[in-house]
Amino acid sequence: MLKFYYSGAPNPTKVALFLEETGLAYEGIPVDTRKGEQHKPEYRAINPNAKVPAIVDGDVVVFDSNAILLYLAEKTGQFLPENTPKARGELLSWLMFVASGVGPYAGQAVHFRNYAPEKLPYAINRYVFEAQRHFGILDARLATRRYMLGDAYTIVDMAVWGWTRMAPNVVGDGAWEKFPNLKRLVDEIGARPAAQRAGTLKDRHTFKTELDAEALDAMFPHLKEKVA
Ligand SMILES: N[C@@H](CCC(=O)N[C@@H](CS)C(=O)NCC(=O)O)C(=O)O
Repeated sequence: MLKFYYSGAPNPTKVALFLEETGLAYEGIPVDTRKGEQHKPEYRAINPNAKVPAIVDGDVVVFDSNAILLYLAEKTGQFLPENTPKARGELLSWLMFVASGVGPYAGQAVHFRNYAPEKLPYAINRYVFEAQRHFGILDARLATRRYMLGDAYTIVDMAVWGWTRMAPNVVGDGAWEKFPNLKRLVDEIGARPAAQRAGTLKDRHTFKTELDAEALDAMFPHLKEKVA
């Protein structure tokens, strides 16, 4: 059975959404990143980047959430646009845009707003600005179509949902007034039974919640190593 390495964070949750939407059988394996389980040699052998999510499907190993979405969509033939070069071009562009822009900028905005030991106005402004700019691009796209690729709900919408459902935590209060079309999509996906099941997957396991020294060491190793 497909093994799904997860936590309750945004990137694993988009993969959980796909698994729940399709009903693919899977074994959820919790990786408690606040306990440092992402750094265990047996997990690094699956994902050398030491992050969640990852999947093991027989002899196939896939890490990075959008790569997993694409792999599973191609494996099942579900939640893909029509198979034309034009539609595939759009699919790849938006998937990579979410993977390389929306996710990283949202993550850094949350880090500098909530977790950095110093409140650095320059860093907060830079990352919140960029997260907002990316959200604005999604919002403009969704002003003229129901889903990211048109009339059909695809893995791009699932990828978008992963981080943008936390928009107020990323860019602050008032996020939803700024991005009404994005809110429409996030609300629509969030109301799907599969999204609700994906959101409660984390409750099947007691993940550590304390941000103590062990958690800081595991998640923010740069605190102990000055490289610049
Ligand atoms: N590009 C990766 C990013 C994965 C990632 O940053 N995962 C976070 C949770 S959303 C994580 O594992 N954090 C724990 C850590 O950084 O140690 C993806 O899309 O899967």
